[in-house]
Amino acid sequence: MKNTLSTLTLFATAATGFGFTLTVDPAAATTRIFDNYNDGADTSGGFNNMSAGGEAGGYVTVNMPAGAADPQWQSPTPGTPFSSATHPYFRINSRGSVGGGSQVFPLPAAGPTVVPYGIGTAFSEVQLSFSANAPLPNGSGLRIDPLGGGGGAPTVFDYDYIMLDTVRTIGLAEFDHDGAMDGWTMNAGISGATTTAASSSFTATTAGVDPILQRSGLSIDTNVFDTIEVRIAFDPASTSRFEIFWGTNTFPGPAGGQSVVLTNELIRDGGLHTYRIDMSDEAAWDGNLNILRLDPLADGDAAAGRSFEIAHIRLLEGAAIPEPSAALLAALGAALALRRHRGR
Ligand SMILES: [Ca+2]
Ligand SMILES: [Ca+2]
Ligand SMILES: [Ca+2]
Repeated sequence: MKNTLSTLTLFATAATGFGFTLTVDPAAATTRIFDNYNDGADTSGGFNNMSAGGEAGGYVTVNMPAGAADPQWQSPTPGTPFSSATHPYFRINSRGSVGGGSQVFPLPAAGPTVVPYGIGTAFSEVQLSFSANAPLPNGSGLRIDPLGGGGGAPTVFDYDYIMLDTVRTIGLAEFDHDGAMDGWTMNAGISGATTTAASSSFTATTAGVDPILQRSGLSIDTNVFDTIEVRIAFDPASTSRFEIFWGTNTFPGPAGGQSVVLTNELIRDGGLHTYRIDMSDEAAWDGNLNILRLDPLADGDAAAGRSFEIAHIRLLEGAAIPEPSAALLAALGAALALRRHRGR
């Protein structure tokens, strides 16, 4: 089944010569945004010994009083039904004024399907799954018990997003609330950085020859998460390369020669496009990933001040992504060929 996909992707990456394959604007693997709490309308409900705290800035707040017994809330109430058969995985980005042990249940709640996770005091995404529970649950929403046994002091919990995934996914950046950096840092080569819930994206302008956006301190098994996906828009005036560096415990980085370079493959129409990069054939995509670095544009082009926008940066379990149909691949291949001809 790999052969069909390679026909498309080898063409797209012929200029790069690296051990990876690129697919531009593939079918999304994260097909349900359960709630991003970005519209300012607070639909939290189903409270037990908790209360609504409002929704603003791209997240919803719920309150828990001191000594609350079995505190819980529901989101949304009611919601569109979901099936764990088609969406076995989900991610929650949340924080509490106090950290502790949280629990998630599909609604209607049933004991055996509880999924535990640890909530911290800074926004952090956890990757969860109902798939360990048989039979796979369906539901119309989630019940969340933010602090299983309650707490001694009044506590506030914030929820940035809940996304349902078709394959195992890590949201290294979703940029889904006002000011969110999701653990990424940048150098002076990037200016005017803004993240808003309204766009669920990071926008900025390059200001030097070597703009850098990076996230370190990771520990992610590259054998499982073998695919990088970046949804990004480039200034139509831009001309230079978009480069992705990485480092692992066995292949430390960032290091020269250990990067994905995309130049002619970029669609520079100012709109967001998804670049999905399968790293599974890359020898240095090995061990545990500990850093990912994005250099959006470079050299004099970057110094001229180019705008760019990033909607998300994710890692996917590429082996689990369904292969597109041959007909779709042919259409995509034709579109890429046309685009490349126009670019000459
Ligand atoms: Ca809302
Ligand atoms: Ca949000
Ligand atoms: Ca986003």
